[in-house]
Amino acid sequence: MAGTKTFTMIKPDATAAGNTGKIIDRIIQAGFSIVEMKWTTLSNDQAKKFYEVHAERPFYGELVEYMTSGPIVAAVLEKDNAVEDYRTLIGATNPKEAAPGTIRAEFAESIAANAVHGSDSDENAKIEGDFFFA
Ligand code: 3AN
Repeated sequence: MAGTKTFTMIKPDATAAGNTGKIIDRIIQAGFSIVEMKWTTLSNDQAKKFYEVHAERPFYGELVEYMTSGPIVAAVLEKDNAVEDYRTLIGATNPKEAAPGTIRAEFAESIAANAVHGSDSDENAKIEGDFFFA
């Protein structure tokens, strides 16, 4: 059975552009409830650890630098089928490929600065939520 929780971050491009409130509104309108939420700025060590699975990817350095460049909002969200439904709500990683009406289609600047993070599995939702809220 699919889990009921997912984890999200509103990323530095979106907080800097003043889109935090609009994105939170979209999340609530889509039927998610907010279980935990925190406005914070990632340290270099935190960003490296959070994105450890991407350590070998060519964009890892750029990703860590970007994710520490300004404040983020971390949150645990609740809804039936949370992980899949949230991935649908945010759209594809590359905003050029994100379906119309998705959060990334509307707010993302680029594949790196793509406005929001959403967990890709129930297992990672738990790991990522605990990273910020354990
Ligand atoms: P998603 O966030 O959609 O699950 P992942 O897990 O493939 O995507 O990538 C994690 C993050 O790494 C993305 N949100 C994006 O910020 C960054 N990223 C992914 N692919 C690239 C790329 N080709 N160039 C730069 N940054 C990337």
